Amino acid sequence: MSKSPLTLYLAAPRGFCAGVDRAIKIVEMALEKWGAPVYVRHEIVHNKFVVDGLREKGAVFVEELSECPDDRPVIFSAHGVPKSVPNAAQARNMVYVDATCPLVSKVHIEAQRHADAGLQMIMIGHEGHPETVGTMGQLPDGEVLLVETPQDVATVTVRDPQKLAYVTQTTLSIDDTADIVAALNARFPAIVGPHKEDICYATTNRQEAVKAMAPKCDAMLVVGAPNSSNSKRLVEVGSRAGCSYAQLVQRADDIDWRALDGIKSIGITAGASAPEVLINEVIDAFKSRYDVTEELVETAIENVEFKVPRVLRVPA
Ligand code: 0CN
Ligand code: SF4
Repeated sequence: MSKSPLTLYLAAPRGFCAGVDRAIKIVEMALEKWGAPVYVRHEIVHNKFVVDGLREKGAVFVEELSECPDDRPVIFSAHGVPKSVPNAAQARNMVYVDATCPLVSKVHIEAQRHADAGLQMIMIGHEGHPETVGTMGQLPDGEVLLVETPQDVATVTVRDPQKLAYVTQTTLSIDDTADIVAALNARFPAIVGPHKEDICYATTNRQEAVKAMAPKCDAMLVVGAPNSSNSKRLVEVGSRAGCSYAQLVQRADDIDWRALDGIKSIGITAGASAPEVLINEVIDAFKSRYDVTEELVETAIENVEFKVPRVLRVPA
């Protein structure tokens, strides 16, 4: 039977960002330098395939520092950690490497700087997400107020409306965040915002590419994990930009072929923590069922790279 024709739109940029690339390299280099086991607090990035691969090489993933022995190195995930975590590692004389993305660390510094200037902090983020927990944990418990929606802005109780600043999670929806920032500015005209956007370049670029691609597609798949904030945002952006079927898939096995019955075009992208092999696996699954014509939807070119910490650049 001949295959039906299918236009496969591929978003660019998609997949790994510089912070994810660096975090994974940090674990690999730590394993080379110190041998196994190396402990990693939280999934280094939110992707099961990446985590399983590193586990095979000798990484041990835990949720809390208390689960690590004193005498093995520990790495903190790309999402960042509350200040109490490196403090506890230091108190135990542990060797630790912080794989927090430099763009998350930048937000941590911002929060501290505002607090030092006497401003009360508001964080725009998702409750319980490790990055939000880490950023809020740069200041003492209860010091940072969390808002998730414009409704939260309407009800939040602040100490002094004249002395306020906000920071955001790096992986939020650009459009939803703009609405929350507008609500903050309307209710608290004196509030101080970031010098430059806290939402990172990778989140911004992936959402932009999806906006350009979604209206062309009968369906759209985002390769990424269910706990990956930036990947989930790409699904929402795709739906809102006019693609009636937008789904998250971890890999080709997750594709619901019946739901895709009759499509003439598919859009594919991937969250910042999804490796290219999984994207290729999904593309190949389409190629085996359809007569595929590939088209790139490229809205930006990325050339960001982050260095690994110095301790890993010198031999043991
Ligand atoms: O999927 P990730 O590991 O994390 P979130 O999107 O859930 O924050 O991607 C890397 C992003 C960071 C930090
Ligand atoms: Fe850093 Fe952005 Fe990547 Fe998160 S998504 S690791 S903030 S570059």
